[in-house]
Amino acid sequence: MNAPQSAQHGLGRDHALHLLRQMLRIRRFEEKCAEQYSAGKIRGFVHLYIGQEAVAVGAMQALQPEDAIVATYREHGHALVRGVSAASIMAEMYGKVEGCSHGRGGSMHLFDAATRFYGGNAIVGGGLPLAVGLALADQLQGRNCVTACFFGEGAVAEGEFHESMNLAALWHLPVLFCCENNLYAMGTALARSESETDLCLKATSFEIPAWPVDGMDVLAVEAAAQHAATAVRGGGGPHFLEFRTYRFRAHSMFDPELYRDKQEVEEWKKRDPIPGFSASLKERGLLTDSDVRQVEEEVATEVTKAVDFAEAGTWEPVEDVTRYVYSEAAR
Ligand SMILES: Cc1ncc(C[n+]2csc(CCOP(=O)(O)OP(=O)(O)O)c2C)c(N)n1
Ligand SMILES: [Mg+2]
Repeated sequence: MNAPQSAQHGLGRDHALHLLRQMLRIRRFEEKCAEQYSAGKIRGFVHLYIGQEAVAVGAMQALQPEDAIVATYREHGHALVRGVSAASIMAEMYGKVEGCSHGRGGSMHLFDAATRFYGGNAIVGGGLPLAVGLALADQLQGRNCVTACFFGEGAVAEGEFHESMNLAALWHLPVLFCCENNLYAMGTALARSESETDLCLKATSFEIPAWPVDGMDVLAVEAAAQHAATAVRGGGGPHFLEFRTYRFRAHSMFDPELYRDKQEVEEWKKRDPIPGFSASLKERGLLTDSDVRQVEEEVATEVTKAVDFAEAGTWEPVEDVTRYVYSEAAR
């Protein structure tokens, strides 16, 4: 199947600003997370999404409030764009009760039932069967919803990937598989773990329509996601998008990055989805420098408030440590 063309010509100022704002929210939020991590305020594992923002932002434009989302441990951006507040995400990163998972999950386990954001999953490939189950539930209960499942290319090495693709196709389930191919699974390049590196071919082998998309171009991502989500929503069964992207930072906060050249990282940074998009909008007369400054200021305020909220948050009392672990005794 051919990749749908991006709808550049019909792009209005408000929507352009919205896309830019969402990408900047993720970028600035995560830069602050890195800072707070170094300051010892955030602990445990933290995986930054910096460089990949165009994928979550573009793809999420195709989803409706009733749709479901499943993501990985690199999910701060997906949660933010979906509408989970920056404050409740930051509080979760701190481990405070006011966090979206009540401080029990941390960075890798953001969760928000109200927006149908079903995590945050630390297990590579673990979100895929969950997404298939959510879509099956929607289908059986007659709800016309899409489940968007975001996962890294490392997940295709897992049995769960193949089982999930098979069942989704066999049962014609409304799943939009969003594979974020950033070329590495921790330190393992795709070609070192896969005999077949064409990920779309893997999807089409299950009879699932699939195409590759430039994941550094938010408009291309949005156009592809709209096209695929419309097909899924219209009863077309599962669809698969391979977003070709790159993470600019280390895998997690503990990674010395010995597996890739600095030169390669620098080359990809030339395609940074944020300054490139912002420059093209200015060139086309859709935005001015002062618009961009204003968005930056609004985003900075939101991030500062999120940190203040997390700082002011409370720790769960130690007496509650077994809560949600064992069933409560009948009183
Ligand atoms: C089942 C399982 N195996 C191994 C790991 C260790 N692990 C954590 S992240 C990761 C790499 C996953 O890479 P990818 O799916 O490409 O996602 P990315 O980190 O690039 O976003 C691995 C192997 C894990 N969390 N779960
Ligand atoms: Mg990867």
